Amino acid sequence: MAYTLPPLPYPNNALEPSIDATTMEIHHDRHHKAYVDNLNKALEGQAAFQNKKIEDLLREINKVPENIRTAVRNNGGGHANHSMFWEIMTKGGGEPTGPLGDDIKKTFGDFVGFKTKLKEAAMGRFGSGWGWLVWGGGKLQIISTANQDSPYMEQHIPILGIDVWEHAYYLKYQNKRADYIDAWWNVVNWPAVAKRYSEAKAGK
Ligand code: MN3
Repeated sequence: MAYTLPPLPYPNNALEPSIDATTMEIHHDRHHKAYVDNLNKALEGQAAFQNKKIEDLLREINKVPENIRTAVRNNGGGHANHSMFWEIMTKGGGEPTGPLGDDIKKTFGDFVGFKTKLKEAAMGRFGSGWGWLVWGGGKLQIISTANQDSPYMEQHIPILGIDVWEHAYYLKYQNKRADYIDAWWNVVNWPAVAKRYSEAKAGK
């Protein structure tokens, strides 16, 4: 079965003013759609890989035939990264509570320290990529990846990720990536992130 583009779980304008409706529309309907289409194209005739959960396909990226591996890496990563990205945003903000809030404080000192570290990771990524909070090696970690590389490729589970490709922010913020990151905290869906965290810890 082919991979499919999940619908945005809210209208294009739901994250205004932090993320404008036009950016959301182009980002989902064109960029994410292209990753899905190109992933399916790369996997044509590859029955062993077409029916895997996207997370498993990425965990086992090194088993994908070499002649299509780069296409699967870029487009499969793009599909997984964006599917998570839509899900962890809403008209939200605030701070995480419960076990996630506690463990963020335990690991990074406090919530402000966590945000500062994630911003550093996302700002320090030269060119296109992502900043992440992941569950890996039995602990929370902040990392960044290049292009559409996914934490699953490093056997980490992404809990939260911010897209810092220019297509994610350029219409509204132009070259001001830092302003976009600051505004992005207003649209984090902490209950959704907390759910991902509890599932990751439970090994689901
Ligand atoms: Mn993107």
